[in-house]
Amino acid sequence: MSFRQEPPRLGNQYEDDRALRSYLKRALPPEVLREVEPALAEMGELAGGELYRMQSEDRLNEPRLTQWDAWGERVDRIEVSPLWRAAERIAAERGLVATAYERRHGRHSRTHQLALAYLFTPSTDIYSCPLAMTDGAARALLDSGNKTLIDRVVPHLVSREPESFWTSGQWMTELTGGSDVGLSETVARRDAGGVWRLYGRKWFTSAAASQVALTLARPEGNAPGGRGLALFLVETRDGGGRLRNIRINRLKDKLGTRKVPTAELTLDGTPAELVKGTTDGVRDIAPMLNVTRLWNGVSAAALMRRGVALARDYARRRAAFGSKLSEKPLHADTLAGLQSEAEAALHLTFYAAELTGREESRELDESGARLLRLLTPLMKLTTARAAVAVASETLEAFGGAGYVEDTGLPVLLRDAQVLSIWEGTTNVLSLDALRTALKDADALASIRGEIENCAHDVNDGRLASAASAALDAASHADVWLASAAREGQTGLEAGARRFALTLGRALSLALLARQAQWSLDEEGDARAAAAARRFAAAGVDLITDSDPEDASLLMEER
Ligand code: MFK
Repeated sequence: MSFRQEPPRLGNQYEDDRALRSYLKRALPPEVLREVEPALAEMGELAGGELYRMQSEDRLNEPRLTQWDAWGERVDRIEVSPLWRAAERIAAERGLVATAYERRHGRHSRTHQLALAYLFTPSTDIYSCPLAMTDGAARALLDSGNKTLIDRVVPHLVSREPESFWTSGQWMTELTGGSDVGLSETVARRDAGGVWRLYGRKWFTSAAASQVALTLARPEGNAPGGRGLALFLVETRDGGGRLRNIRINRLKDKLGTRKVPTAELTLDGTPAELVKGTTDGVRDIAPMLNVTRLWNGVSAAALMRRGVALARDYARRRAAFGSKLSEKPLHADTLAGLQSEAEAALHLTFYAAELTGREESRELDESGARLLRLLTPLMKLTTARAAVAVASETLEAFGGAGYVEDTGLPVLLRDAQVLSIWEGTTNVLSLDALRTALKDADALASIRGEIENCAHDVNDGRLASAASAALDAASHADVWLASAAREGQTGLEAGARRFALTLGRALSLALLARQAQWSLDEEGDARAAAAARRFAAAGVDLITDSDPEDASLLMEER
């Protein structure tokens, strides 16, 4: 009984993150990095220290819904966990949303903000969900040009004062479906006073404790489908703190994201304000979707990084079969695979963040904007799938301990699993990317051009195989698209996921290789190059000649 196993430990999550620091050194002008680095180091310290400790103490807490008070009054009050309350305050004070809108560093502010989010996310049990939606709501409202709402609501969403900071929900999903939003059944009707009132059921509303929400509803008499929906803003509570004709039917019992108070709601005459026009709500909420998908990528990269940090530390503490796990060739090989996936995801996500920052600063031309439109779903789906695989492997790297709840490890896998589901499943986003690529050949050519630019920047022989793997995969994606388009819709749709993942992984690899070349030249560091080779060896080109007929055959049960 003398053996005692030391748990894994975390240090300063900014200081320890070689890949993030190297990326920021390349991507940010030196004077910007100098200014933002103290805040990143502080967030890294919190994430590996105080917040990580609080997260572990908060492990068993979950949000609670109280529907009735002691005297029979319907109250529908949600209480979130202590960690979440602390996360809200820290997020406001440290400008987790505000930084992107204050734009102290112009287009680089998006990178700064999302670097903070990347550090904050793994220690706050998906508090990134309300923050992503708040950021997305600020973006959608600003893009709407609705001055009244911009003046009244946006200052709260981007506030650094915890007392005036508001979060926003994003209520889209209904019983009819989370993907095919055009089927929404919620109706909008004007009352005698001219106020829009919403009637319907929202089936899956994340972070239902928010002060406002953006939601879709069909003004009475409008056509079916997405075009007939309109975008509305709801202020959830009145001055007395009572919900405005909203009933919280129950909280969802989910596999993961259990700190997120996801709820089913009934809207029964809920007052709402039209954000833009009385139609085209899907198009009007799209800016929000693109921001939340960006946060999804950041969260995926961040959870992967957390898994690797824990597994690597543990490998140095845990001995088996006569030596530390870190000295075992097979264990080191396994962790190297995880590191390369995490590093590639970081570069793909922050590339999308850079373009978003340029777009918001009006420094992105038309062709860049079209590239970003295609990049966003590719980035979201590629990083989300990688996060699930990395989280699963992380648990295995701990053996049985990874399967035991009070180590705090299983939650990594449960929380990663949502990333490929919400904000557009892998298949829905693959089809979105396919449609965009077919409609806009220039967007696809721009992605290809970026892969070529990165490959062109690579001149070290140690990166040659990685650069050519990225180029070959991108060419194969082009060739496949042209030939599948000739053959018809069934083959195109059946191959959309392999196409999208190939393009996403090819671009990830190219960006990683460019960073690796820079790191070799400027830092004398060969680790990013090792990650690029490793990522290339794991397989980038996923396109196969699968016959859609086989898929139909295999659908037959008897
Ligand atoms: C950790 C951080 C994560 C954040 C936490 C978030 C928690 C929130 C939980 C949720 O709410 S999850 C629910 C999220 N739901 C989705 O993401 C919906 C997934 N489904 C899709 O994305 C479908 O593709 C879509 C609903 C958009 C399809 O609907 P439609 O009605 O068939 O729309 P259509 O015709 O494709 O597009 C309508 C218009 O919007 C078109 O413009 P035009 O009117 O000018 O032709 C499109 O080009 C435009 N559009 C659609 N998606 C766009 C876009 N524009 C820009 N960017 C996009 N992504």
